[in-house]
Amino acid sequence: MTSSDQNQYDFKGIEQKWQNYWSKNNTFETESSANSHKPKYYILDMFPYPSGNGLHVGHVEGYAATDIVARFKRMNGFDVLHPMGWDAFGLPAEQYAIKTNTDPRTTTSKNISNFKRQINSLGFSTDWSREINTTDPKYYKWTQWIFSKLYEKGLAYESFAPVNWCPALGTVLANEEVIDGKSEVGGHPVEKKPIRQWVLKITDYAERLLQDLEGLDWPESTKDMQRHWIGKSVGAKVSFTVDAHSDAKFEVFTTRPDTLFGATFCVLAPEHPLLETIVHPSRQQAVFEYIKSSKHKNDLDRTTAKVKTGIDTGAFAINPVNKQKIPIYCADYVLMGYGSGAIMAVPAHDERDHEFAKTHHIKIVEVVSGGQVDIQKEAYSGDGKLVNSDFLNGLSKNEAIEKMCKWLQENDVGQKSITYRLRDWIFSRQRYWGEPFPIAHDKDGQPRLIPESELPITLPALEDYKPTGTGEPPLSKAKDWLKCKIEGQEYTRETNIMPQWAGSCWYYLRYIDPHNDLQAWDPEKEKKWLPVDLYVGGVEHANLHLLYARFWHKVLYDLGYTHCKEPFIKLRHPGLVLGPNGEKMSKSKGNVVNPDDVISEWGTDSLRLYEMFMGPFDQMKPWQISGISGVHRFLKRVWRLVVSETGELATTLSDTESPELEKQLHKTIKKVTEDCEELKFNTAISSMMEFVNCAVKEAKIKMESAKNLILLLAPFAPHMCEELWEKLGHKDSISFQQWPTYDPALTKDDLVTLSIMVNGKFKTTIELSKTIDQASATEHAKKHPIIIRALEGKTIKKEIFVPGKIINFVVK
Ligand code: ANZ
Repeated sequence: MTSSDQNQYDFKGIEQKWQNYWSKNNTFETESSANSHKPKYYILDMFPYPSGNGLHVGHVEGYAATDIVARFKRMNGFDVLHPMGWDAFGLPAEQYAIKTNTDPRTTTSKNISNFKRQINSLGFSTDWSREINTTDPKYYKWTQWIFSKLYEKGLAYESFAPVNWCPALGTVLANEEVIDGKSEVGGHPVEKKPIRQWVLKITDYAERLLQDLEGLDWPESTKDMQRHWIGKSVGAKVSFTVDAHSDAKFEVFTTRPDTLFGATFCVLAPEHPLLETIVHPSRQQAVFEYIKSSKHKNDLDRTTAKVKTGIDTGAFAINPVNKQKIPIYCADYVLMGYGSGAIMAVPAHDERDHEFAKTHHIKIVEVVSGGQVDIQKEAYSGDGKLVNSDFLNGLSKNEAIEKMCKWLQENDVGQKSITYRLRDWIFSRQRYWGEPFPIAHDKDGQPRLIPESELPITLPALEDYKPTGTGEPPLSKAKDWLKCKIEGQEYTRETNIMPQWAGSCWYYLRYIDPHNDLQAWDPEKEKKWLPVDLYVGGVEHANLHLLYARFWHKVLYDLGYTHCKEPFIKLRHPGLVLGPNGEKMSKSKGNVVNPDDVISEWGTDSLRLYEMFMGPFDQMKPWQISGISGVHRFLKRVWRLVVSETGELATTLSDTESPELEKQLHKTIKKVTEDCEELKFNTAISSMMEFVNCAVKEAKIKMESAKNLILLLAPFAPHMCEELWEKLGHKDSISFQQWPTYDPALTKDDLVTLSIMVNGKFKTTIELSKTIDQASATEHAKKHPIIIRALEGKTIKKEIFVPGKIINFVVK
């Protein structure tokens, strides 16, 4: 290398040098940096599934963001925990292993090495001393231990009910893993099949999982997804007797007890156990045939079918409020798994019941007036005054609901009731690559826990670990492993394995004490580090990992193993990085961008900066490689501000600078500081760019200001900033230097008064910065209440901006 090369921005050499330095000095080991008097900040990424494809630029988006925050927080005096690990059990690894005829352990460890190499090449400030791997027996020992705790608490049980069976994957899936009747992984058809399963009683926690969302700093849309998935419905249970069967009764769940006088028939789901007893002998054959035909349909098809099928059972129910005899139908738009699997049907006010009543010529009786519709032609579900309803007449919907619930209670035929859409979590899989259960069965098939002292139950190596296709798990082939003795008795081990979600339900707890062989984590450490202060990862986990982990956490809280009710206080999702063609990146479309290629051409600092500059962190954005040259040029300009062509400190560095540049610096410090807190990295970067433009133009910058710029940029482009910091004569790493502060007085803009007009007509004035650009000025103007009103219902055709004077919206 020639000396002039050394004076250039040689990103390859610089990045290698500092990655070696950080690794050699364990710079980011939490303990070594920790002075316990510092406040803590726990920053967590959703740990990756180490696939064979390696990291792609989508991963980098989230990881770069957390790394910036981690570095920012360290410089702000926090004791930062920023670990990384591998969510390595699961279907893809197993499928790949089967395809290539290799042990999943081998492929997994190869993939992990590749991921780790890539992550390190990105200069992330990870504390590798805390690396964890869910497939390591030392880790899953504690996953099994937590399962034992769930079992002891009565939250894990065996079920023989029909479950989502996916023949192509050879395993059962949880409800959350079935999307529109297909498997979430691979999109294969899923059917109902009764297979013995382990199920976790997440429904016991439904109300708390719902309530505690309130205090979380999560995107509202994600909270809504969980709320919807938990699906709380407030209503009533009403008991109906069956005419001519004095002891036969069934319960319905309704959200509209006010409409009971309009219930003109009842419907039982085809799986309802009472059907067999009550069906009229003349209708038996037809009803059984109907039941058989509905077995082939999944819940989605049943509830979304345009034509609601069903059949008259020939039996009648007695409506408890008016003693009327109403027909009982069997129809598959009623699901067995919701409410009580039976409904009272009110065709006047429920669309599904209306459709059904029309097809089957059943009476339609209006009980809520107020809809501007012909009730015989369509249902009305809105509010109104009760009619045809005896003691409810004249009341509003809500008053009538209250009064009816009271009446039901007093007459002992029903009560207020709450139903949740959330189902218990099917927790076993008939595959190989997962955690064995700490469970064994005795000769009679009764399950029991394997004592804690025998954990971990390690996954045995198997020659043939392909799914058997019958639902019998592959571990049933591990003959020697199957047999075990507990307290002198013979037992057979459980052959199902846990789902991929098990390991990720608690990994954030293991990071705080990853090498502890005596307990899952030390309670003192838990008190220090939990909850996670910032959690970053994909929105696709809203109803899966993020719900499951909250559930386990609450159980652990109830058992006294954690001191906080929620694991993740603040959650953010990175926006999807699309391919250059604006489509989702996928191997089949050939539009996946590999960070390795970008790093070798432009350097890691440029890649990090570019990904954060592409657009708002949480929004979808396409990858446009042309944009990277811009940020690369910016880095070179910063380099030249400090290092001259000949390698000395640049002559731009001086004792003085213009008051304008000083003001600009203070504004930049303020902006970058606030933006880092809020993950608004794109605007933080543009404010630094603006500052550098000014500094270059002025050709003089105070040494102190240059130092501050490098400190601000360090979390974003850490390698180059370490190098420049060293060039400025500092011996220590920049990673723990004090974050710059600003003088608020110097951040104030000179203001001017702008007139806002709509179609040339004066509306109001606002005060804005003298130097504000058009986009920001019009954005401010549009938020003014007078302008909001003036623009309502209009389309803006043109925006005219005369700096310091006028904004005019031309509208139609
Ligand atoms: C009578 C009624 C009248 C209803 C009316 C609605 C409107 P959500 O809000 O989703 O909880 N239902 C109850 N159990 C069902 C099942 N197993 N399968 C299909 N439908 C079922 O829906 C609750 C409403 O869905 C209940 O209130 C019931 O119909 C129906 F004007 O009862 B309703």
